[in-house]
Amino acid sequence: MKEKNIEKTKAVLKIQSEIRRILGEELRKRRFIEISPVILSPITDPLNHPTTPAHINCYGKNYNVTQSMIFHKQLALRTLEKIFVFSPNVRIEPLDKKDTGRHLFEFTQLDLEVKDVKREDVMRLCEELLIATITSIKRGCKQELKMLGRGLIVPKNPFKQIRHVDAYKQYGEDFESVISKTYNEPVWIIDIPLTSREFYDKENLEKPGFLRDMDLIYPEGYGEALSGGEREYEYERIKERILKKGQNLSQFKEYLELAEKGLPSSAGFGIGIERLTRFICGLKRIEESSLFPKIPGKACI
Ligand code: ASN
Repeated sequence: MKEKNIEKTKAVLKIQSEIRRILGEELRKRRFIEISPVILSPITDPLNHPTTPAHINCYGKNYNVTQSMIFHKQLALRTLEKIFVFSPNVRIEPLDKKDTGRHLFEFTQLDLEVKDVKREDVMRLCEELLIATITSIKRGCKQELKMLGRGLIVPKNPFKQIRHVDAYKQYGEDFESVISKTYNEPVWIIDIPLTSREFYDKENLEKPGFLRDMDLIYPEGYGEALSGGEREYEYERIKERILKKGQNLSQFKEYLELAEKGLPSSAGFGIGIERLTRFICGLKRIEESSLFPKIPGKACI
């Protein structure tokens, strides 16, 4: 690596390390408990877009490599009230994602979940976390931001909210990237239609067909930051939603057995650490945010 590139990578990694520290500290201040990541499990997030499943045989049983810890987050709340985890996810994305500059097939998300709260509570929490992170990075990483040529604006809360249907109507099918390029502060997309999301996001019973969930879009063209929402937690409704999605109950057997015994109501989200690093550092491509990036379609170490 050339000297200049090494210096740039050092600055990015110092900022990423600070991002992880600040987020962890902010959550601990709010009495969140950090849990360990789950890498292998018979159950994992089916996601709403096609990925090639990654699984391995352990002692004659099939284990999936975690695509997201959503189910374990819900299950963890049977023991704890507020949890977070820096969770490595493996998602073998289709090859057409190789040039987006936003996809890695191994990445880490800060995944959190809170018992008995509403979507709006975790949205407010997310805004506070981002504001605290950006404020603290601006203060503590002046040298690094200068070396990266990044001028950062601390966003003001509450962030703007746009309903999914309105975003679609106003900005068309590609609304996410249009909104991201148009606004200079993060924007929430709320009330995503049921058919566009996984079965575990809770349906709004007052507006059937729409979910009590959200996505956050970064400004300046950096695209999607996170997704989350309230969760389906009632056994019968979970089963109904799996079937509505055309999926098999047997695929989620171990989760359903525990859900039948009772899950708490909850809301949460997961924010990608590499994407957050890319945004804060003003990087062109996501792979610049990692020492060992896993780029779809490329041989990586
Ligand atoms: N972590 C996300 C959530 O909490 C789910 C995902 O990554 N697909 O909703």
